[in-house]
Amino acid sequence: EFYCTVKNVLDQEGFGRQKRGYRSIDEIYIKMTDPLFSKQWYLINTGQADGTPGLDLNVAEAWGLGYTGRGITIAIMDDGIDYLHPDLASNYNAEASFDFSSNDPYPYPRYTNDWFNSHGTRCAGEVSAAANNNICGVGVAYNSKVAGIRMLDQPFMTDIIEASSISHMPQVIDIYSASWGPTDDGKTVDGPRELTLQAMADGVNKGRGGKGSIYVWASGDGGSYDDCNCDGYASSMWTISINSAINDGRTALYDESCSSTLASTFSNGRKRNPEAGVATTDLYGNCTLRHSGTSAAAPEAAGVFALALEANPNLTWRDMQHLSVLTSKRNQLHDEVHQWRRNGVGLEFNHLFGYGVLDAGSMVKMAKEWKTVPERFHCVAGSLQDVHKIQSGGKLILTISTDSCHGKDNFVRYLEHVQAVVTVNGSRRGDLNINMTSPMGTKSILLSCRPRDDDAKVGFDKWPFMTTHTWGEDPRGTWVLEVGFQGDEPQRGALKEWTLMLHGTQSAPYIDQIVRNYQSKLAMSKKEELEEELDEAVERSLKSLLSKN
Ligand SMILES: *[C@@H]1O[C@H](CO)[C@@H](O)[C@H](O)[C@H]1NC(C)=O
Ligand SMILES: *[C@@H]1O[C@H](CO)[C@@H](O)[C@H](O)[C@H]1NC(C)=O
Ligand SMILES: *[C@@H]1O[C@H](CO)[C@@H](O)[C@H](O)[C@H]1NC(C)=O
Ligand SMILES: *[C@@H]1O[C@H](CO)[C@@H](O)[C@H](O)[C@H]1NC(C)=O
Ligand SMILES: [Ca+2]
Ligand SMILES: [Ca+2]
Repeated sequence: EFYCTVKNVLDQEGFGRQKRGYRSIDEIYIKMTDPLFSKQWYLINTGQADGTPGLDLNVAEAWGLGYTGRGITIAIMDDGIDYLHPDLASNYNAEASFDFSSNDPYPYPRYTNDWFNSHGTRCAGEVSAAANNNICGVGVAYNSKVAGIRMLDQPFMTDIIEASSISHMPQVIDIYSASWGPTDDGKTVDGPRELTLQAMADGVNKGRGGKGSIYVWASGDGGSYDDCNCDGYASSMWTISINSAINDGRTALYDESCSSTLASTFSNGRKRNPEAGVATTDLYGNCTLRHSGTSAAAPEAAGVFALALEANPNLTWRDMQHLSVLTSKRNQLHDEVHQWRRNGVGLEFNHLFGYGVLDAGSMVKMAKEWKTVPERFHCVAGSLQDVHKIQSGGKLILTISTDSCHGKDNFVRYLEHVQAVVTVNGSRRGDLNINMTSPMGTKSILLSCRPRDDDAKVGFDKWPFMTTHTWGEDPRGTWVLEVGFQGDEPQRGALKEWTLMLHGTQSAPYIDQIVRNYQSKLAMSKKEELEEELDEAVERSLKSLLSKN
């Protein structure tokens, strides 16, 4: 048989993409008739299922202010959506939906008797399940529209399917939620290919009338054996990568840690209590109490961002990241492995949870008053291209001193993302670990050991490790990279490149917010005077100035 095929399709090489999380709660101040509402501890945690009261997305405050996602469309890029589901049908945006797995406009999940394709439907309910209709529970943004983009249910993923999905109707879809990525087997290093990278770049630059598509990404379910900085989707600057906490504030056992994660939401508990899972819609008009994984966490974030966009439709893709950094809360999250630390401008972060758990109430309040952050610049701070040997027992320490392009058009003074593009090989890739310390003294763990990764050939080839932990810092000074092997066997390897890329603004973000704060606090009115004080103010922590808590 011969098919007439267009060249683009012939060029598509098949590769593996796995959806995550497929493993096989009383009303207080908000009145809802939905039977599962009281089980949705992630919305309002009163201590259901042995959880910690108050550890939730604080949606009640946002809803109380009138934000419910009206006018916002969120696309679930997954295995389809049961759009006939009575809790989803009224919020389904059919025009913005598409099925890229079978190339038609109807992203209905393919039937299997084990309900394998229930993932998208469960994610959709977390965002947009209707409220007060006596069915299942309530979405985080229960008046938002949800679009289905079916793209996970074909034998192989292709670059064209991914690219088409994330660039589908970017003027109609505001937020794209993805709970999938390279295999979480603890030995894969993979990311978006050429077309998908281009589609993401176009999305953030041109989507939503130039304000940028919001891409929300699950950080991955590989557990302590994996590192989400080896997942090029989660570690992209253009995605907001979301990890999960369980209902008592601990990490979930499947959580991966990495320096690119921005914030967290909630997923199922470690306990066997069936009500500690995520309650949402399920296939064929059913409901479930058991949605799980960081898969369940990403759509919650998409829902919170929909509330923020309703509060201020002018928010850009970067504003959304700044708002996440500034308003996420440590709350009662605790990570047994990594301490909470403060970066050089006082922002508190954790290697697994990022800047903490999203707080919908704080986010919509800040969104409402928000002024778009200043223009973004990119500076190559330095690049080392000589071969340096690395051996077990010792570590390689390299430095780059930079003025961050000071005096040039692309000077970066206030950091957003930082990337370390690294080429390194080793006799066992999984034993490699890499840390980077900023001039203000913030250490980011760029790569942790991955005990299952025994690659001895490929290593990392110009891999862009990303950190969000130096957000707001002044990048000028000396950056230190430390590379070493951990593990039982002696290893050796070589680092061939470290290029340091700084991304951020020249002028201070939040200046208007800080001015307002000073105006009220100190009854001062001249912006010029305030600008002189600003550096100091930034050091004293933008976060406290911005009335966190
Ligand atoms: C829920 O699923 C079961 C199969 O497990 C099915 O028999 C039942 O009809 C479904 N409920 C609804 C409301 O469709
Ligand atoms: C959004 O931007 C427009 C045009 O710049 C402005 O008139 C409007 O007040 C802004 N809305 C918010 C909520 O900031
Ligand atoms: C790593 O690269 C160096 C320099 O190119 C090479 O000499 C060495 O054999 C490589 N090591 C491994 C384990 O591949
Ligand atoms: C990187 O930091 C981690 C955590 O502090 C530490 O365990 C590890 O030894 C460090 N690795 C290197 C190469 O400095
Ligand atoms: Ca409902
Ligand atoms: Ca992973």
